[in-house]
Amino acid sequence: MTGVDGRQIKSEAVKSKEFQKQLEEQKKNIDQKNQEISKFHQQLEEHKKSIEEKNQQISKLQNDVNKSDVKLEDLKEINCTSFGDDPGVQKISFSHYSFDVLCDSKTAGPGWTVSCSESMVKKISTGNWATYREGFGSFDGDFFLGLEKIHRLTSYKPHELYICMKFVKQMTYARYEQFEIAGESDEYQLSLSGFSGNVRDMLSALNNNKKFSTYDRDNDGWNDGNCALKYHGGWWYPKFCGISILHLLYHDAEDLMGYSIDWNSHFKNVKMLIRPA
Ligand SMILES: [Ca+2]
Repeated sequence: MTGVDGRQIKSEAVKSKEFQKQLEEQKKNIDQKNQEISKFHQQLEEHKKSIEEKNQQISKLQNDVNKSDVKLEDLKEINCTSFGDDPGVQKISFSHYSFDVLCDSKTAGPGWTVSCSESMVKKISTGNWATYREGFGSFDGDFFLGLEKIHRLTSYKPHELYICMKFVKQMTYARYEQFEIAGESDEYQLSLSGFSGNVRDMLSALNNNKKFSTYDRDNDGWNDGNCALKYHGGWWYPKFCGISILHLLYHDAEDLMGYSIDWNSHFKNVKMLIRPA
């Protein structure tokens, strides 16, 4: 081997070593990059997870907002006190209910809802439980708003009751500071208190806490008969039927001789009004 060949081989060996060293460094770099990429992937996954969580939170907040909207809607209340001196028929709304009522601002001051208006000269038809529950008649004549609607109104917030009775020119009234009708599951039981008026208080003594009765649903305390059948009308009858019976809309004309709108004396017209207390 010549001296030149020896140097060449030595030089190649050095180059090869350097090349190997470079390779190793590059490999090390690649490993490092791979580690960085892996770390980056991990971070990406964490970000994804975080975005997913935020989305879930947004969705939950959106749901809460929607629910709050419903609650705000519930709070919007329109009753007869929302209208002026000559309100007539108006659509009222409260909770999630909305229906037409006849408002009255002339009989006993502003803001009353007429729950019943009747005169003894008219006859509508025989009323069973469902008829009294749903109401009957028309706002331009005799009508009864219906037990269910009166229940919804009076259970939504405290109400007072004003009963106005007319006989020719004589006007009498009975007023109760608190008036509520329970739901159908409690047979529309009557609850009232705080009487004032210029007639004897008939309802507190006899009819308070009594369940409603009709000819097809006997809730009175009379074991041998049905007051609603006997007196031709639904009412909160006590044990011996009592004498304050306003719902006698169903009389045959001949019966009017025997029965009329009765509150210890006989009346020609009766109105029952309710208003938030
Ligand atoms: Ca009975």
